[in-house]
Amino acid sequence: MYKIVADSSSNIKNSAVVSVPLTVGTDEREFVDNDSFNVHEMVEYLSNYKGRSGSACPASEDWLSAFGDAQYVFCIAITSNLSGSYNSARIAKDEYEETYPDRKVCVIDSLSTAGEMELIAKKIQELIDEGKDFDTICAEIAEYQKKTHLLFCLKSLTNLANNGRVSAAAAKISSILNLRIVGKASDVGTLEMLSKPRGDKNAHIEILSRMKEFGYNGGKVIIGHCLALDAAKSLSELIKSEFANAKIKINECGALCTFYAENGGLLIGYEG
Ligand code: X90
Repeated sequence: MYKIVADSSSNIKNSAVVSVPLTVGTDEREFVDNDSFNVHEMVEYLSNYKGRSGSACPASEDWLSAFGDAQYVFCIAITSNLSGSYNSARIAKDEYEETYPDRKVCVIDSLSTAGEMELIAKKIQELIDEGKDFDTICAEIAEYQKKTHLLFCLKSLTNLANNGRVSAAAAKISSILNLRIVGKASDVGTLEMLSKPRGDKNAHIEILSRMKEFGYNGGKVIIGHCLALDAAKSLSELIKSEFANAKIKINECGALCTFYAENGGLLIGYEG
């Protein structure tokens, strides 16, 4: 009766959530962000490719086919300020509800991506398990979103800048040796830069301190990493050194997040 769908920027690998792929590609090759995606192959290919590379969001048909024949659909999209995914999902919703007047779709603009989307998906599942009805869940999710956040820690902003998602000036800073760009998903779902710590250790200290500043107090954390499992693990240890009972999950990023967060990138979704 209920179905949860999310676009692949969520990095969710859980059979209870249907993932709708974005794609990453060049003029010559396309990587679909699905189960058969191989991160090493894409990173290797892109590092040797000299031309332009970019991404594309799901079409409304892709969302529609993910809805299947569910009566109630919860649909989670990457921030509408950086991608057309949310807009495609809205079109799919209108078509679905028009074709099947007894069915309903709740489209959620995550104003974020990665782990923050997964937190939303987990919350929806909890509310479904508690037996809440569709409209109540939609309303409670809107409330829940007020207390979920996303921090990012990136070594390079090149692909973001080349695709118009951050300024060239911001990207330039990231080319300075060993600097990390720590920032957050802003209230309107854009990248907001916070600071430029040097090296992983300082970056992790900065991340934990920002998490606390934005209300973190031992709740759920989902760390997405782009070929940076060790960094994700040290950050997780640091968080646990202050919040022993923190519920921390580490995820490998899929194609979309790996393309934009790039090698060494961390995306930290957490509850405030
Ligand atoms: O529609 C498309 O082609 C997708 C475009 C997505 C562009 C941005 C993806 C960002 C991925 C980078 C750092 C965290 C961003 C914070 C979000 C507000 C991850």
